[in-house]
Amino acid sequence: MARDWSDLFITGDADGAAAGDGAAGEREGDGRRGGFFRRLRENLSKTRQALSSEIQATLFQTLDEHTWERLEEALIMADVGAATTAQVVETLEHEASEGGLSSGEALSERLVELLAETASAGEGRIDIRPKPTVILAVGVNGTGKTTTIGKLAWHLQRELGHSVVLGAADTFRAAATEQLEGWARRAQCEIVTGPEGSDPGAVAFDAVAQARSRGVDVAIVDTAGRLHTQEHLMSELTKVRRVIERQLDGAPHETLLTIDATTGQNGLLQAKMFAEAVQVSGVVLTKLDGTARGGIALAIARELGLPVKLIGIGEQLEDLRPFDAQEFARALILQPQE
Ligand SMILES: Nc1nc2c(ncn2[C@@H]2O[C@H](COP(=O)(O)OP(=O)(O)OP(=O)(O)O)[C@@H](O)[C@H]2O)c(=O)[nH]1
Ligand SMILES: [Mg+2]
Repeated sequence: MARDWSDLFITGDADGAAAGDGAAGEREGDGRRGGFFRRLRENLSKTRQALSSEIQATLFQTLDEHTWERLEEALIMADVGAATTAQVVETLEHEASEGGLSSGEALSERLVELLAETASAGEGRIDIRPKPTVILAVGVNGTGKTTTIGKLAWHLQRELGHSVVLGAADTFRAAATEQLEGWARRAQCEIVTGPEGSDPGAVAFDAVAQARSRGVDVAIVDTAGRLHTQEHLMSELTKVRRVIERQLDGAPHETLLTIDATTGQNGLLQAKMFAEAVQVSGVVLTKLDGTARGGIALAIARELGLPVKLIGIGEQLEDLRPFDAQEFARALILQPQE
């Protein structure tokens, strides 16, 4: 699971490969990481406040049936999911009755651990070893595709030194292309566009072709989130995917689905629909700052069988973060020490 931007991408570089579980602990004291964690905790405050009173009550009262029920309710309210909640609370209850969890602190640490364990499914990182790597972004309109692409491009190009070309295949609205052009300027990367109403497949094709001919490392293709009808959108996305497959063997290497966390269970339904139409390889869960139900990040892997790779916790550049289940669960459950 990725802890940082350099851990998110599999690059084939020696230090990239070394950035596994062992290296992560050593970076704990790093000031930059500490800053990120504080920001994550601040931006998840809505969910944490909703959870904290119940959790604190559970942790510092005599543990009887009633307190476990309250903890269960609080986790379900935070959208952790019924199955995950039942499993986690049952394990905690069992371990507490065995005398393994004597203090409130031990109990909350164990809760974090159990929640984080349930949140992993498949490869949480993004492999950018293929040259070029093609990333396709899909999702319902307004979920944050274009913003996510912009931030990804910025990190790849400006921070990690991997060249990027963007493909503005959301040709449905002229404003969509302008928005992506703005991000290309900020990231100082290349962009391929087409006229409004033109074939999105052609734009995707040209973007991948440009990446190949100019030796660009990563091509990221934006798509529309809404067309005249849903069937129309799904068939268009299937077509864009096929065009990319034909242009480059093995591409798209990554298909990222953005889900707006504030839409809760509806977001999960959308996800199932997209996953059926295009082969989704990972989820970007956005707007976690705007909801008290941030537990959904921990339920999504179980519900969809897809890894959450990135989370959005605000509109700033630094508010798109590689997802780390352990770090996320800590930010959600543990009270600030200060
Ligand atoms: N608070 C908050 N806002 C976000 C986050 N991610 C994206 N947004 C905002 O959500 C809005 C929609 O984002 P877009 O990137 O345009 O969404 P899209 O999926 O490309 O939408 P369409 O192009 O219409 O399909 C923008 O105002 C973003 O700034 C987040 O993590 N937190
Ligand atoms: Mg968009």
